[in-house]
Amino acid sequence: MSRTPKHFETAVIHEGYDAKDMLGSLTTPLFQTSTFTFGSAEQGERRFGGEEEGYIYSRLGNPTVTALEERIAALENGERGLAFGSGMAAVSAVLVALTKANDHIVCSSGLYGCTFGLLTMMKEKYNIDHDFSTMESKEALRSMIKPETACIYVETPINPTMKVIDLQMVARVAKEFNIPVVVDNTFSSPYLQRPLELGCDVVVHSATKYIGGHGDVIAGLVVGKKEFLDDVAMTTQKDIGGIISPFDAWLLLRGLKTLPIRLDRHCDNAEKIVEKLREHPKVSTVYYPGDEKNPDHPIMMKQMKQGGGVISFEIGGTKEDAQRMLNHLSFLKIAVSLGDAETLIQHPATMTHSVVPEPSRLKMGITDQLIRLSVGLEQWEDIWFDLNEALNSL
Ligand code: LCS
Repeated sequence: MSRTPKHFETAVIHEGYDAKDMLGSLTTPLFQTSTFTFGSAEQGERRFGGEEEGYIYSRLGNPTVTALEERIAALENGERGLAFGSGMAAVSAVLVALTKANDHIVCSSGLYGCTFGLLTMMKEKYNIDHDFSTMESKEALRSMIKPETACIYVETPINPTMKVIDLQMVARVAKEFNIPVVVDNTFSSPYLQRPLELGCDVVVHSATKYIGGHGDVIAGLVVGKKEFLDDVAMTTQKDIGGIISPFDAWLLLRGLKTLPIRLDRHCDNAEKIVEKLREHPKVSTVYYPGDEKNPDHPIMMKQMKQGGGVISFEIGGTKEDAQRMLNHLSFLKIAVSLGDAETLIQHPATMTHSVVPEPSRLKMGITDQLIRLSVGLEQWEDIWFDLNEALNSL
């Protein structure tokens, strides 16, 4: 399908699929098949030899998955997209493709717990070392780059501290050293932030979150330059094999159609909840990039459409107080993950980031008093009523 420029709200519904190609079916058909038959032995030979276009086997490509890959490429404004069976499959496929033994990675000074776990494993097994950088200035970032640095890996906003990294600045420094910048865009989705347009090279997603949006899929996506993504497709995607199922791709295509309207509501709700949290006597600090009082607000305004749907906050007290507060909630759900219709609340120190050793965790700003809230699509007053009751119980 041609990449005619479309508004984002139109592209989420139409890109990557043309009903004319599929007997007029309005929605993308679900090709729930593991393999594709060849008309002849010679055709099989031509397909494997790359002389003839066409599907072979669903680990190497599937029409439902292709539609999703083309749609996400268009939404992130990249040349090619690839879909994976989880966000971690996407992150690991990219990092393994970009590095070899004895290389080095510079990361943002906060990462999702399992990404931290992956980097620790790469260090132990392949001596691929990593260093964290606050990336608060060009000098701070430059000082971390070594001759063996293979890439810069950034989460922004960072899970769960909601710190924001200036992507244009990072991309400029990376160009000086001719190394790629990989951005985990999970917390923003391409509706709020498009790192490739800011000069970064590769975007990864846990599509489990806002892209799916309904808490029913685990999936990952990667977008970037065709040359690099062709390489990932033929190596870490094909041979390590962390591919998405056609049904999950189909669910993501459905979820994507409402991404803009869902995110508008997530963000508006989050802004209301932030105002209330800031006034609550039991809340000591609120971390939300869309908050004008947040020191990262100017960077957020430069690169994001709105502040997103996730808020972190600290309560006065201990780990047990944080747990008591969660246990007091009535309809808000204690659960990891984020970006669902339901408001989800979790305790990063003992849940999503429990794999991070305490000293590193504290350096990342994840204290025992920190609580992460993924603000859902419910009426915000109801969300606040439940939160307020739980905070008042402390
Ligand atoms: N990147 C980020 C920023 C994430 O938050 C997650 C999952 C992943 C990658 C991995 O994606 P997955 O394989 O789970 O699709 N974050 C989670 C979280 O904060 N709570 O539960 C999972």
